[in-house]
Order: sequence, then C-alpha cells, then structure tokens
Amino acid sequence: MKVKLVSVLMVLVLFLAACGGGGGNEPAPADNGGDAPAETEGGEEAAAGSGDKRVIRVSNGINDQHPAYEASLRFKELVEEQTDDFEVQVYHSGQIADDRSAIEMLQLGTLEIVVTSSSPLANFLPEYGVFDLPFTISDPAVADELLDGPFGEKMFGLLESQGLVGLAWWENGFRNLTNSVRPVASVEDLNGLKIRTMENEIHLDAWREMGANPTPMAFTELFTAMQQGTVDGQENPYPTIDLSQYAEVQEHISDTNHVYTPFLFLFSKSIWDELSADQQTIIHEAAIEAGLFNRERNREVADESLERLKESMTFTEITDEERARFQEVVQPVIEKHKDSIGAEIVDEYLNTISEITGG
Ligand code: TK8
Repeated sequence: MKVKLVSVLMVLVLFLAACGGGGGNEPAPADNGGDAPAETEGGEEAAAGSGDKRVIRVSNGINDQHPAYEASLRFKELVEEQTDDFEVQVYHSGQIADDRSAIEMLQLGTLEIVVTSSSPLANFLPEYGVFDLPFTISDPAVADELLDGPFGEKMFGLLESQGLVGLAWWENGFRNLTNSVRPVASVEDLNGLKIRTMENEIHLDAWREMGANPTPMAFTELFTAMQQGTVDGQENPYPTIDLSQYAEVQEHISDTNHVYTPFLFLFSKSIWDELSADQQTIIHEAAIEAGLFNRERNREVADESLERLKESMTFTEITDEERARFQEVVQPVIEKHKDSIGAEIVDEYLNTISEITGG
C-alpha cells in the first residue's frame, strides 16, 4: 500500500515538473486507469508529458510473460512507427480491469482497447456464447478459417450495437483442466471438484453437467482463490497455466482440450468514431498484423508450456474414448443454450466448422 502511494506521488511530481507550472498543457496522459502501477510500457514517457499525442491504452488480463502481451507490444510498435498521432500504452495482469469491466469501460469511452476472451462478451451479446459450446473446434487451423471468414465478420458486426468495434481475432487457445485434488482421466474424476470458470453461463452449465461444482470468477482473482483453496481447480490454455505459475498452487493437469477461446481485439466505438479514416486504417491493420504474430507465438508457446508443465505437475492424458464420453455428457448444454445464443447462429457456426473440416 505504501509502495503504491509513493509511486502515485512520484507520478504526480513528474507530471507537475513536466507542466512546468505553466498550465495550458494537456491533462496528464499518465492516467493508467487509477491504481495501475506507473512503470508500464510507455507510462514513463507519458508521465513526462508527450505533447499532443493521443494516448491509446491496451488492457490485457494476463501477465507480461504471455504471447498476448508480446503481441500488444508489437501492435504498439506498428502503430507508433507509422504515425506520431498516438502513444500506445500496454497494460497487463488486469492492471486496468478484468475482461468484463474493461468491456464496460470501452462502452463508456473510458478505455480504448481490451484484448478479451470471447466468453465474458456473452454477458453483453448472447450470440458470443457460440464460442463457449464445448468440443466444437478441435484444431487451430479450423479456428483461423472460421474467424477470418464470413462467420467472424458477422460476429464482429454484432458488436456495434454494444458500443464496441472488433478489429481482429487473436488467440487465447484450447483450454485444459488443472486441479489440486486428484488426477482427472475420466468424467467421474470430476465429481464434486470446485472449478473456477469464466463468468459465462455455458461454461458453468458444461461443468455442472460433467459433475463438477463450478463457480464463476474474474481471472484477476483466480490465483488467490487457488492458493487459498476457495477453488480446487480451473481451466485455461497451457501458456496461461504455465506463465502464470499455476504449478505453485495446482498439482494435476489433464489435456481436456474442451473448448477453444478466441481473444477479441476490441476498440471503444465512441473513441473510434473520433479518429480519422487514416488513423483507423493504421490501427486496424496493426491489430490484424499483431494478431497473426499473436497466433503464431501462442501456438509455439503452448507446446513449450506443455513440456514445462509435464515436469512441474502430474500430467494425465485423456484417451480418445474418454474424450468422447466428456463430449457426450455435455451435449445437453448445446441443446439447452441453442435458443438463448440464437439457433441460426449456432447452426451457422456448426455448419461452417463441418464445411471447414470436410465433415
Ligand atoms: C485474461 C482472460 C483469461 C481467460 C480466463 O484476461 O478468464 O480464464 O482465459 O485468460 O481472458
């Protein structure tokens, strides 16, 4: 707490120094969203006063070891090398806000960008629940084709009504289960396990259907919840599990691969509308290019992370037979949520996937 106060005071002193007491300057661009630490990328420059540049903040929920953060820095580089109009500040670990609150900030026009999982968005647009249907995407190449094609475009089109602009599909990845109680090889092994899920009805129902005891929680609270034993387990892609050091508080990992979560690179519509067409193009293209880098890195890191996790945790491989049982058990979840997501969207999603896979 004391440390925080000191750094807040330091920023204030720097800011006052930069203003030179003369006034008439822009308001402090170092507003990192309240309690965010001052030592973030670009933060120092901002604190020193960067003239008339418009500050664009990127909020990441995961930490600065993750490929999404790396890709956000790539986005910053790409934008800043093409124009002097912006200063991009990249934040991590939910310093600005967790996914759901960050989306609300975009709607209010108090934050420019969030790299968010699709799942919290389903609380704003039920159609986004389509990505939460378990065991529907089995390969990253399928995800790419689905998201980069007309279906992805259609999903982006829905965002406008919520005050959001979808600029690019990035990747969180295939989710896998960890826990601190026992190895999970079968549906029965899940019985009664307290599993943290994202704040998403479909995830909650899927885990209930599989016999676990799920509880929704913001990602920013997850590590502490595992540490204190409030939950027994959680599910996330390998890079998150590895790079967030979950092995410190979790013993077992299974390659459940139960669902693929895209990241959306989202912009606040009210702020977007204030930008010129040229500025929008620069930002849009940078988001897409950084997203391609993000996907590539994420897949490399997922492999490396799995190797590391196999050394720090007990790894259990789910057999094809058993995975088919998981899939069968969660089937009612798809039926149950079809209408609330929108039957048409669900059909289009499933049909597009089977067209891509040739099934
Ligand atoms: C990061 C989240 C996170 C997600 C979750 O902001 O909440 O479990 O997988 O990685 O988007």
